Parts: sequence; structure tokens; C-alpha cells
Amino acid sequence: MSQLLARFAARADDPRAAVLEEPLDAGARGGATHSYASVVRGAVAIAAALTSEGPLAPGERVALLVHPSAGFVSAFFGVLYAGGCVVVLSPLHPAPETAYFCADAGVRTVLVSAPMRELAAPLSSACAIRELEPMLATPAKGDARTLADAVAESAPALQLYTSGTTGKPKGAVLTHANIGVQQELVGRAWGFSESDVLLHALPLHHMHGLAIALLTALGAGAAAHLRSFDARAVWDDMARATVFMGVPAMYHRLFLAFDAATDDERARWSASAAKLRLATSGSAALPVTLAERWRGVTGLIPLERFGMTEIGVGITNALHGPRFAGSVGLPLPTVETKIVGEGPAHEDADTGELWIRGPSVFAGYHRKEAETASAFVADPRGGAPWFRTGDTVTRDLALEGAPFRILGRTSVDILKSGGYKLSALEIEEVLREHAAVAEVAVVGIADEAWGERVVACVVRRGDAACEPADLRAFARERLAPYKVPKDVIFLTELPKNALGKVVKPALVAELAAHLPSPTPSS
Ligand code: MCA
Ligand code: AMP
Repeated sequence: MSQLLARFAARADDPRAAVLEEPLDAGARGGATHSYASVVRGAVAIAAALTSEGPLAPGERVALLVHPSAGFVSAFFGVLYAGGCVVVLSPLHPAPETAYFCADAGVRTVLVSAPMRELAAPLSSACAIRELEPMLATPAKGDARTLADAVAESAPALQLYTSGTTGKPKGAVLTHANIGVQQELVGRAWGFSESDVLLHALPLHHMHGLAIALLTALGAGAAAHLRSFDARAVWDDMARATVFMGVPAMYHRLFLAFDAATDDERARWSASAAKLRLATSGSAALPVTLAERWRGVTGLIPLERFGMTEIGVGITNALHGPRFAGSVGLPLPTVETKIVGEGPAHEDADTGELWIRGPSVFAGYHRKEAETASAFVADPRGGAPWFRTGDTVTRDLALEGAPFRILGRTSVDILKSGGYKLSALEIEEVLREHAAVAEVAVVGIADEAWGERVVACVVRRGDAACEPADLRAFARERLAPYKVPKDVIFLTELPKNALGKVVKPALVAELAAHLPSPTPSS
């Protein structure tokens, strides 16, 4: 039986709030509140609608193109109660990316909420598009508890697309057990309870917003206030929340808004932030300056933790106890870690690649056996295989408990911008399709606002006419806006080694001469 589904089913009669929505009209105040009873009822209705003409194939991928709302929660659990596996699509992705996700996952049905209807139109040639709102009124077939009983812990629950070092994004498959364990571990570690109200402004197509934030809150019976990220509104909404979860780029934006606010607003916002029970930061390194600014307002730095799509949260600072800026704390219970040196014997080292194993580690990449095989390393002693995170870490032996410190990625081709993981190779592949591009190398440049700023270095083909804006526009039609290079720099050649491979560190050093100082928020 799926614990994830059983936990949700146990709230089928609960009248307390599960989801507080943002009004659809921008600027309007006070959206609707939906009880646990109504979102569970909605999920059971969606399951009935999805199986009205016969059961789904076991683990069938069903895509959601649904705005952050109670309907999203019902659709997510509805697909799972029907025995399917969720693929979350985002309105941020242009049609070619969305079509790739659906084709790669083998999606046959896309559930669409009314505000997303137009975005689903390009998918209609390959998938059945079903409108969510009428499905929510379908008469139930069985109750949530019985439906939960029929779904195995080992069944796939969620397929999340994540960028890798091999071009196109890969679908990481998480089982019910993976997510159920996460819900429990994170909920317990961070003290979640029915009294919490989570202020949630993260995107729902990634692990952070979907599982670490939303599902942790729902697993504990807390309410989730789902809203888009707008720094002033987020400060305002802290007054009605107990927990906030953000990425460092959000804290950066919050302080830009704070510095531009009136004295009254700052006083009001500071008081609300200081009353939060918990503020967390993750998905990228939180600069110490931002951590200290948060301490200046609230008395505590945000609780920083380390996570990945493939594992959820693996390492976290403690809720109560010392928090050290720049450290991510210690592994959650059940999470085993190993720091591995560079040698072929995979010996333990003080500084090296972080390997992880435990029940929250994902099942593999969908239909990508070679990538799955190279992501795991067998244990010569016969234990479970280790997942290679691709992050270089060390432990800070001078600090209490010797917390982990994340030093960076092992691959220069993986970038993090505003918390989104990006593949330099994927962006290069797209730009290379432009007729004026002879050669291209994409790199990340340290940036105050985004952590890393995506920069494309391009050698033009002959004397082809092409401006940075042309290449950005070309990329924007094919990639999510956060993957579009912020700068395009034309060079006469790219630095290469004897094998003809671009030497990206040399390129980064060379770029210092070309790039203007980044503006704080662009
Ligand atoms: C928006 N833009 C970006 C980004 N976000 N550019 C680079 N990197 C970004 N992250 C672009 C927009 O397309 C726009 O471009 C311009 O920047 C200004 O956009 P704006 O509307 O101001 O941005 P926003 O919509 O407010 O977004 C900022 C954001 C967002 C809220 C910080 O980036 C965000 O939600 N990040 C969270 C990502 C996340 O959830 N990652 C978790 C992965 P133009 O002007 O050209 O149109 S999971 C993970 O990492 C693991 C599991 C973990 O540990 O959590
Ligand atoms: P994603 O693949 O989008 O789930 O991103 C996972 C990656 O985000 C990790 O492998 C790390 O590189 C990075 N990450 C997550 N949390 C932190 C953190 N607290 N500090 C530094 N990097 C982090």
C-alpha cells in the first residue's frame, strides 16, 4: 500500500484548510481556501474520470498542465489513485520542450486547467487533452483509502525532468516509497504539523516546489498557500504563514524589495518574518551575505539544506541547534553518505564527490539505461548501490558535528541559475541549430542575482549577420526562458586543448574582459 496515498486518504473527512489559492486576477486580494476533505474528494473524482473507460496501464505517465491551485493537488493525487505516474508540465516551457517531455515519457493524456488551455493546444496532435474542471465533478468509484491500498510502494509516482551532462533532460522516476519516505523524513526534521501554513512561491515542476515543499506540508496536515513569486507580496504574505521555503535568488529579490520599501513596510515585514517558525533555503548555495541579512531581520539565518531531484533532501541543518552559514548540515536519518576521492578505487576522502544511498533515492532515468547505470556505483561489499550526486563536498571539521559544505559541481557543463539546474550542452545544442553559429560554448559566470549567469560564447559562421538579440530570440522559442543565455558574446575563436575540446575554465577567465558588471536583478 502506498503510504503517500494512505496519508492523504486519512484526511478525507478533514475540514481544515489544505490549500490557500492566489486569486487568478492579478492584483485581487484573498483567493479561495480548500479543505483537505474537498481536495481528497477532487482526487478521487479525477481517478474515477481517468479510469471511466478502463484502467490506466500500470504506472502510465499522465501529464499535468495545471496552475498552482487546489485543482493541482487533486489532479496530482488523482493520477496516483488511478495507478498512474505524474509528469508535471510548466507554462514556462515553450511548445517544443513540452512536446519533448510528453514524447519521452510516453504521455497519452494531459490534464489541463482552464487558465492553461491555450498552452495545451500544440500537444493535442499527440495526446488526449482533458479539462480538469469537469473531471473534478465525476462521481467517485471507491474511496481514497481503498484506492491507496491498491497502489504498491514500488510503483512509479512521479517523473521529473532534470538536466544532465548528456544534452536533453532526463526523466527521473521516483516511486511512491521514495516520496513517502521524503515526506516523513523532511516533515519530522523540520517539525511540520497541522498548525503550519507554508508560504509556497516555488514552481511545481521541480522537486523543491512539488515534493520538498508542497508534499511535506500536505503529509503533515499543514496548509499550503500557493502563490507566484512576487517579492513584495511574499513579504506581505509572511504575516499569514509559519514557514517559508525559497531558493537563494528569492532571498536576493526579497532584499531588493526590502531595501526599496518604506520604513513602515520594513517594520511590518520584519515583524512577520521574525514570527515565522522556519525559513529554509536550498537548490543552490545561499551566499553568506544573504544569510546574514536574513539574520539581521529575523535573528536566525535560513535553514539551509542540500537536495537533488533524484534524492529529495539528503542533508540538512537542524531545526533546533546551531546553524552555520555556508554549511548544509548533516544527513537525514536513513540517508547514507560517502565522500569519494578521485582515484579508481573509490576510496573515502576528506573532499570529493558526494555519493548517497537510502530509501529516498530514485529508481532510475526513464528509458535511459546507460545514464542510469553510470549514475550508480555498485557496492563491492554487496550493499545497495551508491548514487553519484556530481557535487564536490567536504566536511567542516572545525564546526560542531562536522557539517557538510557543498563546494560545487564536478562537471563544468552543469549550471545553476536561480535554483534551476541547466545543462550547458542542451543550450549549446539549440544554439548550434542557428545558421549563423559555427561554434558555441555555454558557461556559467558567478552572479549576485542568479548564482550563475548563463553566457553563450559564439563564433559566427563566415560573415553571417547575427546579433545577440537574434540568438536569444531563437533560444527563447525552443527553451524555457530561464535557460536563455543572458549574454551572447561573439569571439573569433574558442580556447581549446590539444584534442580540440573547449577549455571552459579558460573561457570563463577570458570573459571577465568582455562582460559588463551584471545588474542586480537582470
Ligand atoms: C526567471 N528568469 C531567470 C530565472 N528565473 N533567468 C535565469 N535563471 C532563473 N532562475 C528570467 C525570466 O525568464 C526573465 O527573462 C527574467 O529572468 C526576469 O524574470 P522574473 O519574472 O523577474 O523572474 P521570476 O519569474 O520572478 O523568477 C525568479 C525566481 C525563479 C522566482 C527566482 O527563477 C524561480 O522560481 N526559481 C526556483 C527554481 C527552483 O524551484 N529550483 C528547484 C529545482 P526575460 O526578461 O528575458 O523574459 S529542484 C532542486 O534544486 C533540488 C531538489 C533542491 O535542492 O531543491
Ligand atoms: P536539481 O537537479 O535541480 O535537483 O539540483 C540539484 C543540485 O542543486 C545539487 O546537485 C546541487 O548542485 C544543488 N544544490 C541543492 N541544494 C544546494 C545547497 N544548499 N547548496 C549548494 N548547492 C545545492
